[in-house]
Amino acid sequence: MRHDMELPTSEKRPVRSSDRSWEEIRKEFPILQQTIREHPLAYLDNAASSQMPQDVIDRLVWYHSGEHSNVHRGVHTLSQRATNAYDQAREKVASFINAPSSKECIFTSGTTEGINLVAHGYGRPFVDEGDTIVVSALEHHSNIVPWQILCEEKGANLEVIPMNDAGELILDDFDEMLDSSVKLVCVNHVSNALGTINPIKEITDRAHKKEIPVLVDGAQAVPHMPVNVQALGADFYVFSGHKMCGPTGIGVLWAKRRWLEEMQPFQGGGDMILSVTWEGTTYNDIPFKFEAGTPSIAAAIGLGAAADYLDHIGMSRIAEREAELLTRTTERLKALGGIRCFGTASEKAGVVSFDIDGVHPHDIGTILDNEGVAIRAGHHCAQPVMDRLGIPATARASLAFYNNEADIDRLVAGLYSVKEIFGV
Ligand code: 7TS
Repeated sequence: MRHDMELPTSEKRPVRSSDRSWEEIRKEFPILQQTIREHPLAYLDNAASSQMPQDVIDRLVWYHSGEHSNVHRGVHTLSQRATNAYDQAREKVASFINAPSSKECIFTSGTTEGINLVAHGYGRPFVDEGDTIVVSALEHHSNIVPWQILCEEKGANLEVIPMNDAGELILDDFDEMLDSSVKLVCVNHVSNALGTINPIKEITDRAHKKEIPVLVDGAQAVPHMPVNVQALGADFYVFSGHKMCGPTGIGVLWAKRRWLEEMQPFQGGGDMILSVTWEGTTYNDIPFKFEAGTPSIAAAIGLGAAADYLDHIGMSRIAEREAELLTRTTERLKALGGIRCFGTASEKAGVVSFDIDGVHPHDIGTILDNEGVAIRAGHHCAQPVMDRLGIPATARASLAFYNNEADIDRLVAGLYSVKEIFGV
């Protein structure tokens, strides 16, 4: 491969139609073309991690074979290439979520690090003893534990917006909850355990009336629907690359400039400083103030390519396709009988959480894997959701646009085997 030539990335590929068929799109994912235990792979664990299309893989290979160097510090050609590609990736993710400025997009290692960054950077200066952080009953542990740690350190309180049996947040008492002690509301856009799509605009409107900022965990939303952080009215919005067809080890924290400027750095080190003397340190401007040390350059560039890829297909088209697949999955599971589905919110993304009376969800997962069907079984890092529903775990099939009707048929056939084996 020659590296003194132009990039062979998506920009340079022959123009593909953005309305190419879903079967054509599926073929762009090499990992989906394999067999597992002699069955074609039906990958239905997209909420844990999605798969990468060839475009993103090619972009990573190209970076590693033609551009790799450190960013923001070298005058030589490779460093400039790496820096340009890294900076462009930031522009791409900013435009993907309609951020007003790419400077407000901080590269993190993922959603978890983004939330921890806010818990430190915002929590240290703005949260005091007796203050309150509000979270929702639907949160992933990543949006619970950092707040528990902060509250313990500060002597602050954690309050929880409750949910109903369908997995919808109950907002009846939300205004009363938002008293003057509340310093932040933290809520996911889409629940990973149940698929509920939360009414973020309503939550931000009501919190902003009391001048309370809102952090939105968008890990399960950004890969599945158009996200416009400005229209949602979020103050902080976090997501992960590996759930949106990008690599692991990369994610984004978007926050309003005002907060980023007032927040304290999360980590100290190279790149986040303007000058360092024994008397003290002057921090760099945003976004660099929050990106200490050598970042995950390749992964960030891969994430930029993933944003391009999804954007080219169109997030509205993706959302429509996944809604079709969700309806089909839900109907087929109901028709099978003996399956109890959890999460029946009126607004739902492509997550189907269920159990079968008398069968442990892990056994469901193992039997399905024997048939080449990948799902997740467990508490999905959302133990409070499981506690609320009075169950220890669920089996969960989570969809992506590259799934097809055959994947759903295979899931249903696998569940039929489970029922036969257990005689239920
Ligand atoms: N928030 C939500 C809503 C999530 O679904 C996840 C991961 C995270 C935060 C953490 O993301 P990370 O990239 O920092 O790990 N959810 C899942 C899941 O549902 N199954 O495996 C990981």
